[in-house]
Amino acid sequence: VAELSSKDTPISVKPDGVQRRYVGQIIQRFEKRGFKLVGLKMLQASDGLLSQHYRELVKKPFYPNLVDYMTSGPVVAMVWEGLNVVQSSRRMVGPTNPAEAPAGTVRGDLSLHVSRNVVHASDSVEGAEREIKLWFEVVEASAFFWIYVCL
Ligand code: IDP
Repeated sequence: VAELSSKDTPISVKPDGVQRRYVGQIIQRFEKRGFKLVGLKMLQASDGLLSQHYRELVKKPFYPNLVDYMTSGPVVAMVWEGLNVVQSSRRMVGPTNPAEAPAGTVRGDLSLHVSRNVVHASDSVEGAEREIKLWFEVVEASAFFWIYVCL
Protein backbone atom coordinates (compact mmCIF):
# COMPACT_ATOMS: atom_id res chain seq x y z
CA VAL A 1 0.00 0.00 0.00
CA ALA A 2 1.81 3.07 -1.23
CA GLU A 3 -0.02 5.82 0.62
CA LEU A 4 -2.81 6.15 3.16
CA SER A 5 -5.58 8.70 2.70
CA SER A 6 -9.32 9.07 3.10
CA LYS A 7 -9.40 7.86 -0.49
CA ASP A 8 -8.44 4.34 0.66
CA THR A 9 -10.60 1.76 2.35
CA PRO A 10 -10.20 -1.89 3.31
CA ILE A 11 -12.67 -4.41 1.98
CA SER A 12 -12.32 -8.07 2.88
CA VAL A 13 -13.95 -11.17 1.49
CA LYS A 14 -14.68 -13.22 4.59
CA PRO A 15 -14.14 -17.01 4.73
CA ASP A 16 -17.69 -17.83 3.56
CA GLY A 17 -17.25 -15.55 0.54
CA VAL A 18 -13.95 -17.25 -0.36
CA GLN A 19 -15.41 -20.72 0.14
CA ARG A 20 -18.45 -19.85 -2.02
CA ARG A 21 -16.12 -18.60 -4.83
CA TYR A 22 -17.29 -14.97 -4.67
CA VAL A 23 -13.87 -13.30 -4.69
CA GLY A 24 -13.93 -12.51 -8.43
CA GLN A 25 -17.50 -11.27 -8.39
CA ILE A 26 -16.85 -8.97 -5.43
CA ILE A 27 -13.71 -7.53 -7.04
CA GLN A 28 -15.66 -6.98 -10.24
CA ARG A 29 -18.38 -5.00 -8.47
CA PHE A 30 -15.88 -2.48 -7.08
CA GLU A 31 -13.92 -2.29 -10.34
CA LYS A 32 -17.12 -1.70 -12.32
CA ARG A 33 -18.05 1.16 -9.99
CA GLY A 34 -14.71 2.77 -10.83
CA PHE A 35 -12.62 2.08 -7.74
CA LYS A 36 -9.01 0.98 -8.02
CA LEU A 37 -7.59 -2.08 -6.30
CA VAL A 38 -4.33 -1.00 -4.62
CA GLY A 39 -3.68 -3.83 -2.15
CA LEU A 40 -4.65 -7.49 -1.96
CA LYS A 41 -3.59 -10.53 0.03
CA MET A 42 -5.02 -13.84 1.16
CA LEU A 43 -4.34 -14.74 4.75
CA GLN A 44 -5.50 -16.84 7.64
CA ALA A 45 -6.65 -14.37 10.31
CA SER A 46 -5.30 -15.00 13.81
CA ASP A 47 -7.24 -14.59 17.06
CA GLY A 48 -4.94 -11.67 17.94
CA LEU A 49 -5.54 -9.85 14.68
CA LEU A 50 -9.30 -10.31 15.05
CA SER A 51 -9.34 -9.08 18.65
CA GLN A 52 -7.76 -5.83 17.42
CA HIS A 53 -9.89 -5.58 14.30
CA TYR A 54 -13.10 -6.20 16.26
CA ARG A 55 -11.92 -4.52 19.48
CA GLU A 56 -15.37 -2.94 20.05
CA LEU A 57 -17.04 -6.36 19.84
CA VAL A 58 -14.85 -8.59 22.03
CA LYS A 59 -17.31 -8.43 24.94
CA LYS A 60 -20.35 -9.25 22.80
CA PRO A 61 -21.96 -12.65 23.34
CA PHE A 62 -21.55 -13.52 19.65
CA TYR A 63 -17.80 -12.73 19.64
CA PRO A 64 -16.59 -16.37 20.07
CA ASN A 65 -18.77 -17.40 17.12
CA LEU A 66 -17.47 -14.44 15.13
CA VAL A 67 -13.87 -15.61 15.72
CA ASP A 68 -14.79 -19.20 14.73
CA TYR A 69 -16.36 -17.83 11.54
CA MET A 70 -13.48 -15.49 10.68
CA THR A 71 -10.88 -18.23 11.28
CA SER A 72 -12.82 -20.96 9.43
CA GLY A 73 -10.79 -20.35 6.26
CA PRO A 74 -8.69 -17.74 4.52
CA VAL A 75 -9.75 -14.11 4.19
CA VAL A 76 -9.01 -12.05 1.07
CA ALA A 77 -8.04 -8.63 2.41
CA MET A 78 -8.00 -5.74 -0.05
CA VAL A 79 -7.48 -2.00 -0.15
CA TRP A 80 -9.53 0.05 -2.58
CA GLU A 81 -8.96 3.62 -3.67
CA GLY A 82 -11.27 6.27 -5.12
CA LEU A 83 -13.54 9.23 -4.53
CA ASN A 84 -15.56 8.81 -1.31
CA VAL A 85 -14.58 5.15 -1.30
CA VAL A 86 -15.19 4.62 2.44
CA GLN A 87 -18.81 5.77 2.31
CA SER A 88 -19.62 4.48 -1.18
CA SER A 89 -18.16 1.02 -0.64
CA ARG A 90 -20.03 0.68 2.64
CA ARG A 91 -23.25 1.48 0.77
CA MET A 92 -22.36 -1.11 -1.87
CA VAL A 93 -21.77 -3.72 0.86
CA GLY A 94 -25.04 -2.98 2.66
CA PRO A 95 -26.11 -3.15 6.33
CA THR A 96 -24.51 -5.65 8.74
CA ASN A 97 -27.61 -7.83 8.79
CA PRO A 98 -28.29 -9.21 5.29
CA ALA A 99 -32.00 -9.38 6.15
CA GLU A 100 -31.95 -5.57 6.08
CA ALA A 101 -29.65 -5.26 3.06
CA PRO A 102 -31.35 -4.10 -0.14
CA ALA A 103 -31.05 -6.11 -3.34
CA GLY A 104 -28.12 -4.77 -5.32
CA THR A 105 -25.83 -4.63 -2.29
CA VAL A 106 -23.22 -7.35 -1.83
CA ARG A 107 -24.79 -8.60 1.36
CA GLY A 108 -28.33 -8.21 0.01
CA ASP A 109 -27.48 -10.26 -3.07
CA LEU A 110 -25.14 -12.89 -1.66
CA SER A 111 -26.06 -13.58 1.95
CA LEU A 112 -28.87 -14.33 4.37
CA HIS A 113 -27.56 -14.34 7.93
CA VAL A 114 -25.65 -11.78 10.01
CA SER A 115 -23.13 -14.39 11.08
CA ARG A 116 -22.27 -15.24 7.42
CA ASN A 117 -22.37 -11.87 5.69
CA VAL A 118 -19.63 -12.52 3.10
CA VAL A 119 -17.73 -9.26 3.19
CA HIS A 120 -16.27 -6.60 5.47
CA ALA A 121 -16.04 -2.87 4.76
CA SER A 122 -15.05 -0.04 7.08
CA ASP A 123 -17.68 2.39 8.31
CA SER A 124 -15.46 5.45 8.90
CA VAL A 125 -12.32 7.10 7.55
CA GLU A 126 -10.57 6.64 10.93
CA GLY A 127 -11.59 2.97 11.03
CA ALA A 128 -10.40 2.51 7.45
CA GLU A 129 -6.93 3.88 8.22
CA ARG A 130 -6.62 1.81 11.38
CA GLU A 131 -7.70 -1.39 9.64
CA ILE A 132 -5.40 -0.91 6.65
CA LYS A 133 -2.46 -0.54 9.03
CA LEU A 134 -3.58 -3.57 10.99
CA TRP A 135 -4.17 -5.95 8.07
CA PHE A 136 -1.31 -4.74 5.89
CA GLU A 137 1.16 -4.11 8.73
CA VAL A 138 2.19 -0.69 7.47
CA VAL A 139 5.31 0.26 9.42
CA GLU A 140 5.40 3.98 10.18
CA ALA A 141 8.41 5.93 8.94
CA SER A 142 9.00 6.99 12.57
CA ALA A 143 9.51 3.34 13.51
CA PHE A 144 12.40 3.13 11.04
CA PHE A 145 13.79 6.33 12.58
CA TRP A 146 13.77 4.84 16.09
CA ILE A 147 15.25 1.55 14.91
CA TYR A 148 18.03 3.60 13.25
CA VAL A 149 18.58 5.65 16.42
CA CYS A 150 18.66 2.54 18.62
CA LEU A 151 21.19 0.80 16.38
P1 IDP B 1 -20.05 -4.57 10.06
O1 IDP B 1 -19.30 -5.81 9.65
O2 IDP B 1 -21.24 -4.31 9.17
O3 IDP B 1 -19.17 -3.35 10.18
P2 IDP B 1 -20.08 -4.87 12.97
O4 IDP B 1 -21.13 -4.37 13.92
O5 IDP B 1 -18.73 -4.25 13.02
O6 IDP B 1 -20.69 -4.83 11.50
O7 IDP B 1 -19.93 -6.44 13.24
C1 IDP B 1 -18.85 -7.14 12.74
C2 IDP B 1 -19.30 -8.49 12.29
O8 IDP B 1 -19.75 -9.22 13.43
C3 IDP B 1 -20.50 -8.48 11.34
O9 IDP B 1 -20.14 -8.24 10.00
C4 IDP B 1 -21.06 -9.86 11.56
O10 IDP B 1 -20.30 -10.85 10.83
C5 IDP B 1 -20.81 -10.08 13.04
N1 IDP B 1 -22.01 -9.74 13.82
C6 IDP B 1 -22.45 -8.50 14.13
N2 IDP B 1 -23.57 -8.55 14.86
C7 IDP B 1 -23.86 -9.86 15.03
C8 IDP B 1 -24.90 -10.57 15.72
O11 IDP B 1 -25.81 -9.99 16.33
N3 IDP B 1 -24.84 -11.94 15.67
C9 IDP B 1 -23.84 -12.60 15.02
N4 IDP B 1 -22.84 -11.97 14.37
C10 IDP B 1 -22.85 -10.61 14.37
